[in-house]
Amino acid sequence: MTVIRTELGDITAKHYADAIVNAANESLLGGGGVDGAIHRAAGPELLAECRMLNGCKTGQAKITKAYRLPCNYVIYTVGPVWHGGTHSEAELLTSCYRHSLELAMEYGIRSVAFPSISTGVYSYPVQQAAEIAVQTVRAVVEEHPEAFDEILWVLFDERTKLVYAGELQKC
Ligand code: AR6
Repeated sequence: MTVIRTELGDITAKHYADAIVNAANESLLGGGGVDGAIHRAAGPELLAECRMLNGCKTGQAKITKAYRLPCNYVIYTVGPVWHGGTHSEAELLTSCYRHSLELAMEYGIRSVAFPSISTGVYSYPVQQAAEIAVQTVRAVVEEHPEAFDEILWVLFDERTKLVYAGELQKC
C-alpha cells in the first residue's frame, strides 16, 4: 500500500521523504522559488554536482545526492512554462511526474516529496496541474504497487494545498 497525501510546508525544512523533487529549470544551475530554497538549504556541493549533469530537458528528470538537506536524494524535473495549454503543457507535466518516479524506482527510493511543479514562476494553473499530478502519481502507483511507501506533495500555501487535497479526495 502506498500512502498518497498532502502537507502544508517548506519542502526543505524537515525530513519528508527519501527524495525531494525540485521544480528546476533546464540549466539545473539554480533559480528562484523552491529551486532557490533547495540550493540554499543543501549548500554549494549541490550546485557542484548539478554542474556535471549537463542540464535537463523539460519533462525529464535527473538526480543528485542531497548534501545538507534532510533527505537522501534530490530529483530534478523541469516543468513546462504555461503558454495557455496549447503547447503540450499537460503531456510535459505528466512526463515530469512519471520520469521523477521512474528515477526514484531505479534508485530504490521508497518515499518521494513533490512541490507543486510549474505552478509558481512557470504559471501553470493550480487546478489543472493538481489534476495531472494526482492522476499521474495514481497511475504509476497502480502500475508499481510494491514500489513506494509514500508519495506526498509538500505545498507552500494554503490555497494550493486545498486544491491538491481536493483532487486526492476524488476517486
Ligand atoms: N517548499 C515547497 N514549495 C515551495 C517552496 C518551498 N520551500 N518554495 C516555493 N514553493 P516555483 P515552477 C512553491 O516557482 O513554477 C525557479 O526559478 C511555490 O509556491 O518554485 O516550476 C526554477 O529555477 C509554488 O507553489 O516552480 C525555474 O526557473 C511551487 O513551489 C522556475 O522557477 C512551484 O513554484 C520553475 O517554476
